[in-house]
Amino acid sequence: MLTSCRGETRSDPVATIERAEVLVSSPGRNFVTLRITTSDGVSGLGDATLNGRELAVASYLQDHLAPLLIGRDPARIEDTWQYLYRGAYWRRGPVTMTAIAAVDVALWDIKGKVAGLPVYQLLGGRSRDGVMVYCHASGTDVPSLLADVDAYREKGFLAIRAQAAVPGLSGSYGVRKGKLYEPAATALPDEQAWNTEAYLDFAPTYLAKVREHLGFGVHLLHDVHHRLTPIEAARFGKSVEDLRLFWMEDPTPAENQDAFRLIRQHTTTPIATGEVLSSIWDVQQLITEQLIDYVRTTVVHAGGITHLRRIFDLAALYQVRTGSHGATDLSPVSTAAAVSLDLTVPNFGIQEHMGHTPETLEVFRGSPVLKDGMLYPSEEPGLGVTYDDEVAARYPYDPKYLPVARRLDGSVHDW
Ligand code: KDG
Ligand code: MG
Repeated sequence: MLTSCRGETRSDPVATIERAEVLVSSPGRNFVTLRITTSDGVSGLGDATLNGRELAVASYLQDHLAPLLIGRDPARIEDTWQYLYRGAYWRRGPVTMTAIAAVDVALWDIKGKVAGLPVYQLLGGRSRDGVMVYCHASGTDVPSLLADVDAYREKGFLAIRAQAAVPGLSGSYGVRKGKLYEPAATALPDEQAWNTEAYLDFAPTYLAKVREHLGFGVHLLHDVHHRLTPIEAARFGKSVEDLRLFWMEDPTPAENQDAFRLIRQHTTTPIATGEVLSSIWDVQQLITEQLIDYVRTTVVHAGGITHLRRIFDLAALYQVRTGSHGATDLSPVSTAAAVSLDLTVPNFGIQEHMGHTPETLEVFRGSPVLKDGMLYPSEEPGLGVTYDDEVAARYPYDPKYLPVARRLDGSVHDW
């Protein structure tokens, strides 16, 4: 029996949360996964991966949230969200919001299994048949980039992000070395050189070649990865206007939301931001003042389905569309949760999809299905993804850091 603060009694929930396990493994790359199991034996999964800071979230979950979950009613998703967010006293931040997201997504997974419905049905059902995704084409030079663009085109993608290595700079972000792009590749941060002028001279020229090669029938995207000041971003956006980019992503760091106003005043190139932001407050001004066109907050780093839906709903009021982050460091559990929400919201824009290694897909089975440039959800109850403990045991945690960027004079820049 539960007793409220006014002394009233409420009836016991049918099932309670019995176990909350934090699973850390590295099948192809590091993932932190939360598995919540109820007294009825129903389990749900939540992704808790924060690239390069994985164990901080694992500890937050293990040491601070798991003890609070035991005995709670798994059906009370919103109440649990509020309890964990407001109850912490300390607000926002990627570690907190990723940990809360994992709990939230695991509870939606459980709710779907209990109801016998896929999570997207619980969110209101389909607004569209499938979810358009964009893939990542890259190259160490323009010919290899164009060849990569062709390969993705042949696979049926409707939207392609293009990145080429800036001549003379080591390790440009966004350029793949192996089969999948993986920036967190070293045991200590790799330090990479950055030169804004070289980038600003080069990027518009190769994007023009990609557009000429592709024509206008395929969406073309580009990630600036927080590298420019607002006035540099304005210049960049203006210089590529004729190429009709779907978006320029993260043109400048977004801690100062007001900074986007200056970019907006100068260019009609659409702007996307939000992959490193973790709450509705971090994007509030960007949305309500229409300083961006696409909000890229994700289910895993922005408080789960419950909070991301709140962000998307706010965005819908201002004609800002969604474009969630979906790099390899978001596990297949996040892909499934993202697709559930993308499928239902009225203001969906696009979903990033880099895919996962075969090792990752050996551990996480049942991801959404990719066909002709669109993702389709599983029709299994819940999110439809399972975690294989035995296979995961073959892939222990492998500490890896994201790189750090330095300007040519040696000072640290935004990576
Ligand atoms: O963990 C960081 C990566 O997810 C990020 O660098 C990839 O910018 C990225 C993107 O747009 O996918
Ligand atoms: Mg990005």
